[in-house]
Amino acid sequence: MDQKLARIKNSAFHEFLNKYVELCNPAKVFVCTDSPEDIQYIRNSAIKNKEEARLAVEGHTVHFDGFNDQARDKKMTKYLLAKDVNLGPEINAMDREDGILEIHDLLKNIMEGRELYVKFFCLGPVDSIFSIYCVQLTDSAYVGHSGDLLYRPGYEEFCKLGSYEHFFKFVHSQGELIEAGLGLQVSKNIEKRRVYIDLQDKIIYSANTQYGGNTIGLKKLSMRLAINRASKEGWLTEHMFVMGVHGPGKGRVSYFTGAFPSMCGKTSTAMVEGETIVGDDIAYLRKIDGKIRAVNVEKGMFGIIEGINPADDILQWKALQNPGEVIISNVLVTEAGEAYWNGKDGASPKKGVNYSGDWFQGKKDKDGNPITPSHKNARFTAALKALDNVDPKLDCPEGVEIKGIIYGGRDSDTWAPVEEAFDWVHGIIAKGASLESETTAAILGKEGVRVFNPMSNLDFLSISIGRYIEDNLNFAAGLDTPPRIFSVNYFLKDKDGEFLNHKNDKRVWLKWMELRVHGEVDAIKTPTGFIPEYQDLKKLFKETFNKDYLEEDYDKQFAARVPENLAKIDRLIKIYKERVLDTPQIVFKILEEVRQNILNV
Ligand code: SPV
Ligand code: MN
Repeated sequence: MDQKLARIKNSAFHEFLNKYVELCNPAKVFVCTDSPEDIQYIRNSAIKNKEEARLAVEGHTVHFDGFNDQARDKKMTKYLLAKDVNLGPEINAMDREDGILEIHDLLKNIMEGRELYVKFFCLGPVDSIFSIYCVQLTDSAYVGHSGDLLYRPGYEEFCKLGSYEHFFKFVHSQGELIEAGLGLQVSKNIEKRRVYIDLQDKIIYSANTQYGGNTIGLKKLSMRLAINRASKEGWLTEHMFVMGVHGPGKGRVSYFTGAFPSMCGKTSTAMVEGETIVGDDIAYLRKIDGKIRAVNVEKGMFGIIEGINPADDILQWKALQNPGEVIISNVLVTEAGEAYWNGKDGASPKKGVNYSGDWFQGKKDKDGNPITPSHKNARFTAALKALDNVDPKLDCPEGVEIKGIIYGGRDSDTWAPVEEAFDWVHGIIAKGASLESETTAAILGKEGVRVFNPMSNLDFLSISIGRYIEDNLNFAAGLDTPPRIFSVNYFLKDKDGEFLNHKNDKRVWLKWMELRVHGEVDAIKTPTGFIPEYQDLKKLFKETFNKDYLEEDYDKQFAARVPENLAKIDRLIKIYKERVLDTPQIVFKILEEVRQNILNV
């Protein structure tokens, strides 16, 4: 260990490591150099520590998170802020000194008798203008193992960095453990679960939790630090996929980013058949030589597994059948050691083991609610290279040039399936900053409750909403031609509650947007933006699916939804007046203009 550490000549790193080794008091410390042996040691430790168990397919393992620890904990995720900093009422925060005292108290001796893993990673491709180096301390080999699948290795980079002090730091402990199904160990003290973000020292603390979104440092934890840094340095950290949309003719690939709230089709768009994927969750965007360029912060996916089946998701399905390194979390494991998830092909097993222990059909929790075989937020972790359609530019240090930006939400009655904004400012305000998404009946007891989620990034904002919108507006300054901005909506319903579009129609919307960014199709100007002409979509449906797209379907899907759009503007103005302290005036101006456009028709 000493030799591995001696190669790193960075006093800030050594101070950080020593401080938290002393506080957390592990029995052993393992420094991972990213050598094949060290990576293998982490994989083996995940099995040995009973954080993962082998499945029937070679290289696949299952991991369980404890009951009620299977999603991000928004309530207990807080920014630790100095007394004079206020990010507004929508952003969860507490006093910095109180927070640090509390979390240090929780972390004291928390790793007693356990091993601490020291892992180095890089956000974005290594050795590029986008790179941010990170160090993760964790007592979970599962967290370390997930990091290896999801991020670029960073040990050798740390050895070269010298006194670089801008790295991000993560301290994580699962806390005390109890046994779940298959003898796997899960966090016990969920009521003491905390995710605290210290923007000043660039440290995120995470305790008494295992779920990846709360623990894997470089995922949603680092995103919060990166948003703050990006704002100071004039670039953007976004909750966006990056994908290549393939145009007509040979070899034309136009790159798009897309922001959607969780469970609204972001991953399925990024991985769609016929196109290529750079990333499915987090992107950094920078202006370089008058163009916007973007990278995927990650190199792997932590995707929702529910509903993946060979008919609709052939590429992900293949990655989940083939031998290879995949961690599958919170699914049912059958007697044959196979993973079963809700919506998988074939009949549901009658029994098995899941995060609730031994499971049988009809099992209920203590409140009488049915326990489904897999959790709704069950996920799989794998390298993007496991997908046949990974884009060759995934690791390009200069990223890819972005031609279009897409914003989408779950909206049953307002936005058209696809629409282009009039220009950058209109797009940022009337598309990005106007994103809302509907909850399902299960959550609030009432379907269709819209939740405001600007750029789908609200959960991760470490700056005020007003400043974030300003940053987005200003980002177009100095560009040769700003990317076009689009909205999409895959969830429009008719009066009987039936979806107006098929799941795969998005493939056509992507092709249409690709033609628009090259000025190769006309569009119809409506009060809210530009929509496609029927003839163009008809042609694209034929080319993409060999399907006849009916004019009556077009008329229903692209109908003017006047009262709904007016009501949306009212809602947004109210939110931006009441719930955001620093809304830029231009937000109200643009929303009022759209209102007038609608009323003037
Ligand atoms: C999301 O919820 O947006 C995810 C999964 O991408 S998590 O890592 O939990 O954030
Ligand atoms: Mn996400």
